[in-house]
Amino acid sequence: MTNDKIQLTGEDITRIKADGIVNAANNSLLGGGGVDGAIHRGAGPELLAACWELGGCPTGEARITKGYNLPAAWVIHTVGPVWHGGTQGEPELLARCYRSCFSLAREYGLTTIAFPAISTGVYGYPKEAAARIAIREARRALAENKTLASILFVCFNSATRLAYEKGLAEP
Ligand code: AR6
Repeated sequence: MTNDKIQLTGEDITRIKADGIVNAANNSLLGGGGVDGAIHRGAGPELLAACWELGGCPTGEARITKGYNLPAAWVIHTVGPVWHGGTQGEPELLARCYRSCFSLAREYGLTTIAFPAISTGVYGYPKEAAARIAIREARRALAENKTLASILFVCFNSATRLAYEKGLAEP
């Protein structure tokens, strides 16, 4: 499977000029720390107001808002699983996050989308296992949706970058 349309970057996701960026949010969708905090700061208060309207989001699902003050036109908010050792359906829930995001990307006609490493920060999901799921779902989405021109994975630290490089080297 080709990796041509999958790229890695170390850039802050709030500075990326993709059609859409993905937020690793929590069930309330009302902001938090990590990438969620950075996205809310970058987008400004209109994002929080839009998120209030959404009324939360179950784990594994996704919701979309505008990007407001961000360079990205859209923000797709998804809620990854908290890692409990892998026995509570975490891999399936994480895969569902990526599929939910790609489904919204398709619905809204996004051609470029940037993802943080969902669940691998505060939520504790092991980085290599998470990267493998992200890459598998990205390859699947690229095969199914020809409108999708590029998928950017944001590797905010070196351990994350190594995990994605390893995953991309696998078939
Ligand atoms: N740009 C790109 N990636 C980033 C940025 C950034 N500006 N900041 C952090 N990361 P986390 P989670 C990376 O903890 O594990 C929030 O409080 C970070 O290095 O943001 O899904 C939510 O409200 C890591 O690789 O998300 C939830 O309560 C990745 O983003 C909870 O955290 C995800 O780390 C969600 O936890």
